[in-house]
Amino acid sequence: MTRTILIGAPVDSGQRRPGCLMGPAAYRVAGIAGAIRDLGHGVEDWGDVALPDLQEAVCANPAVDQLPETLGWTEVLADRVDDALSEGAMPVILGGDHSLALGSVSGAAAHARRAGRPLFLLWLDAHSDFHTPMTTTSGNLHGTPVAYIAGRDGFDAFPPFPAPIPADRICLYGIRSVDPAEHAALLEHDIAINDMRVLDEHGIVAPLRSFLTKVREAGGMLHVSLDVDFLDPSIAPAVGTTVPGGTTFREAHLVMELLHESGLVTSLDLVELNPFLDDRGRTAKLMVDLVGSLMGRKVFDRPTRSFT
Ligand code: NNH
Ligand code: MN
Ligand code: MN
Ligand code: MN
Repeated sequence: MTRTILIGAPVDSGQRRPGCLMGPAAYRVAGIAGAIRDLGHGVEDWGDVALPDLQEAVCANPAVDQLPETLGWTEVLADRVDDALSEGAMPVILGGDHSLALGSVSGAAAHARRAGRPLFLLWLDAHSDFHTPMTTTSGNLHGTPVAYIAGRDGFDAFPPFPAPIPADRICLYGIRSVDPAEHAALLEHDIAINDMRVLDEHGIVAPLRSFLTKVREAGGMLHVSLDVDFLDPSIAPAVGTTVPGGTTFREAHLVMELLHESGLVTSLDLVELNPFLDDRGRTAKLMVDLVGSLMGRKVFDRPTRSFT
């Protein structure tokens, strides 16, 4: 049994299409607490975090949008995620756009540093989110968290990331949209880039297993950041940045089932759900079902062999 803590993060400042702020409410309506509880886990809902008073902030790149808001969310979410981990619980962050990971992963990293454990990051996304505030052309800060987490320069307006995660502990999974500046920067880093081309060729299982083996051997903590657009838009329409060629229903569940079997996940983000774009709640319900698989729901409960 895992003690989970739901943290609502109605973050909408990382991109310009309003709606992600309704995400936490949609997950609750879709029954996320009951889905986790029915699997025998503890669930506490800490409610939604509130945006603190905004501080003035400037960025040399004039394209950057809603920087003070994003800085506010970063600070409050880092604190809340660190608190949840310090209680020995698994925080589940109900987003909110992906800029919330600037804060959630900061909190996980601060906790991991105090605990003396290495933190690993699994980024399930159509996008690499490897821009810095200096390289983004859209100005949408939801495209930047992986760069912040990896310790790239260009985040002067932000608090220094606590213990940046070395590239070889970061795994991008499912990507199929990378901007030129991100592409150039990724070539300079040793990040595992499992784009859809790799997953088509090797299947969804092998690259994930080899990453999970690394996490296990290092005694690591594992933060999983699940962007709705990891899924194919035909099954998950409620996202502002759909990209064709995403993971299928079964592939996504299999990823979650392997994560459960590994027993390694210590914190989870659910991001980019825009309920305003949903079709009778189907994307919200699918995301809740995926969390169910991550928390141990099985079609048939056979004795599981160890994942290695
Ligand atoms: N790379 C693009 C940008 O920075 C798109 C990022 N959009 C996402 N990321 N949804 O997951 O604007
Ligand atoms: Mn605190
Ligand atoms: Mn993303
Ligand atoms: Mn994305």
